[in-house]
Amino acid sequence: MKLYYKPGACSLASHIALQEAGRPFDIEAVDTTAGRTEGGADYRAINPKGYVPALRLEDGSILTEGPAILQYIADSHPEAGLAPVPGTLARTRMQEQLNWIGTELHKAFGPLFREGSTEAYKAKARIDVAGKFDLVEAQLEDGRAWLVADQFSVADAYLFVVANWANFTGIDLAELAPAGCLCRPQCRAPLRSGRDARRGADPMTPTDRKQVRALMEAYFEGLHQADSAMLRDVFHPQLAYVCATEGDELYLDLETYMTRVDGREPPARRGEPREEEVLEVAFVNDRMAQVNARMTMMGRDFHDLLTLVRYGAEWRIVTKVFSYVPKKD
Ligand SMILES: N[C@@H](CCC(=O)N[C@@H](CS)C(=O)NCC(=O)O)C(=O)O
Repeated sequence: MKLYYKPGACSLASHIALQEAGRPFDIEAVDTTAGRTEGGADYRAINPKGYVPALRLEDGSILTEGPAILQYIADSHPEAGLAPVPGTLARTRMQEQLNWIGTELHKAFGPLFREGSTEAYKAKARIDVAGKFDLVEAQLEDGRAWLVADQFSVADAYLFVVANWANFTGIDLAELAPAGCLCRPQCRAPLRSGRDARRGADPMTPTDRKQVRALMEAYFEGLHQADSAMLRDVFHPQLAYVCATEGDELYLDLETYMTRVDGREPPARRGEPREEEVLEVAFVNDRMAQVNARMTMMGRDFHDLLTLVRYGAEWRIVTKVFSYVPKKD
């Protein structure tokens, strides 16, 4: 499959879906103004509509319209779990989201991108877009991370891309920032480096991603159980542990930190629920990743910045820098 795309445009959602699907694909940038692909082809001959995305399928035919492409990618990679099963209400709910994002939210940005739009027209568009995001925020108000059926779907990828446009059109979406898709490395990967994205390069294999997810699970569970044996498998022996809370700054090595863990009454035994959230996983290259997470335990709300390094086939946390505030009720 080959995706025709323009950096930062709505085609990024299809790119994310292809990354999520986890199978090889090609991409080619398009200059929609000049009507040429990166390789010099006449883009109108490929997609007479002139816009991105367009997806060349294995049989050579071209599929257009973002929501259709997203669903095609999801349905042709069912193992990736990118959409509820066709025929279910959850699937229709996802289509409801895709349709609304495409026809209402996406298109409301039009005047903000269009050359020659007057300032008055743009100001009106900002109000219009902000009003539509109010509706999105209302849907996420109960703390849900995903738009549909409590799991990531291609609708989240589309929302993520459109929400990202707020960053460069002067619309403040601070409230919406934690929307689930932002923490998925697959969503970040195409954004992170335009050049890498253009080449379709992703330094992380699905195995790396799986391992980092498992490592984070062991990290949270090890802390919840105050299980130093489990945590020793998570941390590198040369761990640098830094508490950055003002007035309580602390620098420990692994042994001292583990002794402290052993001396704790496990939060699990105290009946505390496990409460955590991975806010972002940024894969820097094929050996380094950074995890931004929050967690609540022992009466405190913690914010962790973890640096992960891959040694051979195994990932380990090598630095843990965190701060805390008393738990908010
Ligand atoms: N109905 C189309 C709209 C696609 C669309 O608006 N694409 C924009 C980029 S976000 C585009 O290629 N515009 C042409 C241009 O930027 O020159 C779809 O949903 O795929």
